[in-house]
Amino acid sequence: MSPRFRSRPVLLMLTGAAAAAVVVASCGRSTSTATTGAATDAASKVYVAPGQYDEFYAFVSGGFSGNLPVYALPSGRLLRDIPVFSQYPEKGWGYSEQTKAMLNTSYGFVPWDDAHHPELSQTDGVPDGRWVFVNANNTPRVARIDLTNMETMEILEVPNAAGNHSSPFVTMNTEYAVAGTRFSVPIPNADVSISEYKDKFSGTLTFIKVDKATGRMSIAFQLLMPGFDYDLAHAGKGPSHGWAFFTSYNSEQASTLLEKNASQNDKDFIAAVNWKRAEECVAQGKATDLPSRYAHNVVGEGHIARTEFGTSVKLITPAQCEGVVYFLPTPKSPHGVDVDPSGEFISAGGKLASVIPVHSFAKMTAAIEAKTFENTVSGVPVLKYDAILSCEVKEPGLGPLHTEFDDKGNGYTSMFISSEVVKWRVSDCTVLDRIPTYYSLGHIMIPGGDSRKPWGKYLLAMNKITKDRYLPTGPELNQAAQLIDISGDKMKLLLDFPTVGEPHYAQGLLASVIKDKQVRNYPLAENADPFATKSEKEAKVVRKGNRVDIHMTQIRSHFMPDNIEGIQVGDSVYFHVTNLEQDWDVPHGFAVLGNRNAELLVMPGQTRTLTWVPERVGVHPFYCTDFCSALHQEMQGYIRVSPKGSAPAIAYNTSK
Ligand code: K7E
Ligand code: CUA
Repeated sequence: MSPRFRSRPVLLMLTGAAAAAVVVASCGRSTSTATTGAATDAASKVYVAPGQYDEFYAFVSGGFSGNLPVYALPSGRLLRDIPVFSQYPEKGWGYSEQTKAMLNTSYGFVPWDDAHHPELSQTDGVPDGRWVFVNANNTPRVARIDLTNMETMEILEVPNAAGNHSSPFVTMNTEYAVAGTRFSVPIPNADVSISEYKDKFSGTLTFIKVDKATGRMSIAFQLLMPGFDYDLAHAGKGPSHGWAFFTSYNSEQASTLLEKNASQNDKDFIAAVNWKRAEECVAQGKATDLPSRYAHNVVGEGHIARTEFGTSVKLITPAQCEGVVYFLPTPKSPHGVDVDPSGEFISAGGKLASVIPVHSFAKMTAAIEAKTFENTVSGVPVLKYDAILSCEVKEPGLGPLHTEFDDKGNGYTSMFISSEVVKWRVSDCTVLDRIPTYYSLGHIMIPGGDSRKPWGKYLLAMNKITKDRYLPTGPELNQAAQLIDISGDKMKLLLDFPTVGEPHYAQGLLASVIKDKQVRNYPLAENADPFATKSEKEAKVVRKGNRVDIHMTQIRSHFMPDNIEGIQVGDSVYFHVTNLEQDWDVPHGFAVLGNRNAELLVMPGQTRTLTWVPERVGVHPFYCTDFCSALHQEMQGYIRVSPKGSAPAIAYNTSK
């Protein structure tokens, strides 16, 4: 353990001092003129007047919420929470018949996950506003969200992986989204003793092809790697386009008490993968087909999600494909790896390291050319640290994790242990400024800060510990984000706000890139759901055996039909609810008494289906859950449930 990491008292001191500052600032009594001035200045910088729009969208991962909240910056207002990997009853996500398939995996229906890294699609290294991808960490998956409707359109499972953490970072033109496995496991997974970790466990780095026109994902190939933990990634750009960089820790290949056993080596590695070389090897038939079952869920015709299962992947190994991967020695159990806007500099955050190393891509390629190798590890050449280093940021603080970049040649690194953001010059690693955060921040985000053209201006620090920052809420305090002004030489704290779930990474996008492309409704005429009911006249109830299909419409402020009889206990009742509205911002909801499912929230022009198996005799009201008009409370109906075998004939009211 390095002496730096041990110096916890520093943390405590910082935290204590920071806490004192907070008390002073928040009770507002001992304000000097200077403090008041600064606060007013900060307030004016984040104040977005009612009715005015913010400058940026921020897609902030929900962490263990499994979803993707969208905030606006600089105000910090929460715009929306996009359901992704977790069932979301408010929107019927993962409950309605049309969306259930999105949560299918080879393990079955998985209603939750841990989402860490949103990543915007890029064209020529610049966020293009088409899609945002996000990873599922636990049951390995990558989701694609469409930025015109902010809905999850696709979820692809990543087979031969366990803990999809270094994901889903995209290449410069979104040729690929990458997905490295955090946990090494036997590949293919099998009944193997954990004591055989060193011999039998491997990692995989997956390259997911993204279709240029549709965004549709498919697994191009997987690279088999030594059994380390592959933690974070970022793709090259500009000169380093064609490469992707993955940090790894546990080069010790420990399988127990990693806290100690994986902290032995002075340096671990960044794996630099030449994916263009990998493409050549695959084209030359050097890959093997590894039988692999994985789910691929896509929203298609009729806004309905369907699952297909993949059956194999192309697997390449470093031995079969010389030149596909090199190791860059990097101190010490590195976490984040980040590529600066020029594409020349690659920095890494060693959780236990006393410096932030900045590697040079030009030096790296020269070292590969000259074979300046330290040795090889599991067949992968290890480049000499000194040969590839551009510079080291000295005494940056404690526990460097993640770096983002501005548009002026500076890097900003989050220091988890010392709870601060440190600003440094990329060209020579000089520390320029530092600012405390509250507390223990993980990722930071600058809009465009991992692209070729950062918008700069703001930095969002995402904090793990919130204690004493807000009114207390029992043992659990939400995580928080802090907005920092980076437009001047000195960073300035502007605002902080609690977040939904645990924010890990985030992506910021200039609002004007997508603001005017937002879908306002779905054209009813184009509704391709087989159970769509496009006018009240078509509304009907149809029994087939013990299945009952209710073709129902909604428009302000009634359902058609709204009185239904002839249902019996144990029937499978499908409410196919079509919202006939064609106006913006007029969803209707649907819920029925005693249903052991969720509500539906139906967008204008859309059809959603709720399944209900009535278990009790009686009259069951249903109603619209979304306050849609002055007569929203009148938007209700009844469904009569009779005993099994004794129901009257199906009957319902019609629009006549
Ligand atoms: Cu650092 Cu999962 Cu990217 Cu959290 S990770 S902080
Ligand atoms: Cu429809 Cu409330």
